Order: sequence, then structure tokens, then C-alpha cells
Amino acid sequence: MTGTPADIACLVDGRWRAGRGPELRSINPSRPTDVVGAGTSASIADLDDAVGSAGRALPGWAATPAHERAALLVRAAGSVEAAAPVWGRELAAEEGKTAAEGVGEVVRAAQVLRYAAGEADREAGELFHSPRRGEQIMVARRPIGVVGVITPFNFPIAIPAWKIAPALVHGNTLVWKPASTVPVLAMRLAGALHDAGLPAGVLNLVPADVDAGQHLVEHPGLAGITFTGSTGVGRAIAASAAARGVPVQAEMGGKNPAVVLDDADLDLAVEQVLLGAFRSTGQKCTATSRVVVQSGIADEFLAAFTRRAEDLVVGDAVADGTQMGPVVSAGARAGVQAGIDRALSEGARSLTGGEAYRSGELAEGWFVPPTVLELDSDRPALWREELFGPVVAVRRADDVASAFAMADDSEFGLSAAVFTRDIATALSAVQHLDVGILHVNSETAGADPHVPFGGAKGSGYGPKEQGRASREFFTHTTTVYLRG
Ligand code: UN1
Repeated sequence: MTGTPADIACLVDGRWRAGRGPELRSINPSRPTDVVGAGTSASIADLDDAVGSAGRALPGWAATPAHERAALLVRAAGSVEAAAPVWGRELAAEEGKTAAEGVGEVVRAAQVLRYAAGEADREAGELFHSPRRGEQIMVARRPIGVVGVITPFNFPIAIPAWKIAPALVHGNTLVWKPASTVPVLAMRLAGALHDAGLPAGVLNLVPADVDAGQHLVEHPGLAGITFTGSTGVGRAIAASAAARGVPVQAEMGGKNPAVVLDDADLDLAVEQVLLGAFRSTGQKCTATSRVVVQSGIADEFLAAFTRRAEDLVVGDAVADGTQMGPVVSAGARAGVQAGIDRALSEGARSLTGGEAYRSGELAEGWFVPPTVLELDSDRPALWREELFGPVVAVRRADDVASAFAMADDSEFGLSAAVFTRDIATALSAVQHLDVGILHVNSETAGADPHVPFGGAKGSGYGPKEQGRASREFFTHTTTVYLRG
């Protein structure tokens, strides 16, 4: 996808304007000479303006009827959906997932906007009996205020949508800092909401670098921060916010296992683990990065899985027929390759992949081959550390109990998948795996808009996202003792 680069700008107080910070360029990871967007990032002063304008917009937006707020989200959903074929390709060019996945992600963002709009029609609080005569007790919900939204590169429009949409419908105003690698898609979503009639200052978009991002998370004008990204950054944000008493919702890393048991449907397990591991080039916090396979099925499963991984068509994310694109940046490629090299030096055996591309288009772009490494123990760091790339660590287990124990042996607890034909075994996984999301006979990734999303242990902090769970973060309650 070559063409005129998009102009990167900030949306502050209802106006698009050039940021006063350092230069910002968005690069196509499939062809790093291709510039997707160019301009400047937000400066510290722009961020202060954005927080100020969100603060001024708050009383008016909070007082706007929820149904009007919802109608605006529905209008924006329509334009996001209509633009999906174009924005989906642009997303693929900017982020590196395939165009089909890009289009799917944009459609998903539209669905999320519509789901959140439905909050206006759902109950908005609770009424309790009172032990005292003549009294009832009402629990009302109100917005938390100005919220900082910090989003990652890997879902440049769906993750922002599932933070921004519930925040808006519940009456909050926002300052959004997207990942600096994907400013163009962020502008598309902010633009759709702006064009749908969002009042000035309700949503401010500030593409910014890490220093400016740090200024935002420490800004005294924020009443809450919602973050998706690495566990290290999420915990640092939570610690600094806690010192000021500011609530944080953090959705962080994963090292998600797929447990393939002897009685699994082999073909289904192979296809699903393949999707979980390599879709989006493994750059999902929900990606399958570990496989625990029971010994009776292990040889057959690994032979078939490795063959399918080798057959994946790796190439330009936007090109027809591509099944796996590049990772997002040169730094990401170097980091993933370093993780692979370290695992090999710590005794991992490569079943496929592992060697960097040395020539041609795949060496020029930021591509990493689909890689499957078998480990004999939990010693290699690859078993524990998130790599965020197309790399799967495999271990064998003798029985179901040890398979679950191996799978649960992680500081993360976002998602897990169990492949079995036995429903009792599948259900017992709920007790054995400390995870926020459990898939039975499907891949570890995926998140429907109407159910809670988030993880246990090092994967999550604060209230969950999506579904009705999101209002636990985006609203405060006021308990009203009501006598007539
Ligand atoms: C999905 O699995 O479809 O950053 C969504 C991530 C998650 C979202 C995953 N927050 O990968």
C-alpha cells in the first residue's frame, strides 16, 4: 500500500491541529520504506490543553441524556462499519496484521460502539429495601470524570473502541494517547466520533511519545486511567496512580497455554492452536504462546502442527493470500529474535522457524518466521516471558493433572485453551487454571463485546473490560438513602 501519507494531527478541544512535539512517522512494517502517516506528536503543552478541555467538557457531557450519548455512538458505528474495507487495509499497512484481520477488527470496533450504546437502555443502578420504615435505598451511577486512555499498537481500533465507547456512554470525557506506531488508525476512530457530533473536548486524541505519555499518566487532572500494554508498564502506571488515589484499569501481558489432551479432536486442535499462535503475527496479549500436549497425542499433534506452521504464507500484510504479516517494528523484530536465540541457547529445540530471514522481501520487512520450539523443562525464559511474536513454546505432559499444572505455572493468567472431548475434564480446568478467560476447544484469543474481558495474576489489574463489567471502572456509585 503506497500512497500519500496521512497527516498526523491531534484532536484537542474539538479541533484538529498539528502537535507541537517531536516529528512522528508511521511506517509500514511490511515495507519500511513506505510511510503511512507523517506529522508531529503532541507536546506536553498539547497534553495539558487536552486535559483542560476534557475537564471543561465534563459537566455538559455528564448532564447529556445517556440516550443522546448513545445515539452518537450508533452514528459513529455506522461510519466505522462503512469504512471497514478501506480502514482495514490501512490498518494492515500500519500495524502488520493481514488485511482480512484488519477489516475484521474495524467491524468489531463498530460492534463494540453499538454494544456500549445499549447501556442507555440497560438498568443504570439498583434499588434496595431499607430496614427502616418509609425509606428505600438507591444506588445511582455517575461518571468518574476525565479519564486517560492509553492503548497499544496491536488492536489500533478495537481496543480503543472498547475503552472509549463505555467511557463515553457513562458520561466521562477522555484524553487518549494511542501507541506511537499506529496514529493513523487512532485518527480514524477519533474522527468518526468527532464527525458523529461529539461536543468539543469530550474526546481528545494526543499521539505522543513515551515522555509525553508519562506526563499524561501523572497528570493531576485525570480521575482514572485505562491502559492496555505490558505488565511492566501497567504496574508502573498503577503504582504512580495509586500514590495519588487515582483508579487504574490495566489489561496486561499473557503467556497463554493451549492444553491438548490425548482425547482431543486432533484436526480441530491443530487448526485452533495455529490461529491462536500466528494470527496477528502472535502480537496479541491473548495469543497462544505455550502448548502443553499430552504424551499419547504429542507426536501426531506436533507433526501436523509444525507442517501447518511451515505452510503459512508469510508476506506483505496487505497482499491477497497473505496469512501472516510482519511484527510491528524493527525493535519488535529484534526483541523476538533475541528471545528465540536465547531459548535455543537454553536448550530449546526448533521444530520449525527460529532463523531470521536473510534475504529478499521478508528480510527487508520486519518479518519473523512462524516458530515452534520444544522445551524439556521450564528452565528456558521462553516458558515464562511474553515475547509478543509468532513463537510457540511446547512441552509434553504425561497426564491431565500434570498438563494443567504445567499450564498454570505462569505469572500471567489471561487466557487458556483446553482441547478435549470430555466435558468433565474441560470443566475441571476452571478449578485448575487461574485465568480470566478459558476456551474449551477453541483458540486462546478472542473477546466478545458483551462479556467480561481481562486476566488474573500479572495479566490484569483493576476492574475488567467489556460487557457490563466495564461500568465498574467507568462509573462511581452513590448510595442514596431515600425517605419520601
Ligand atoms: C482478542 O483476543 O481478540 O492486546 C483481543 C490484546 C488484548 C485484546 C485481545 N487486549 O491482545
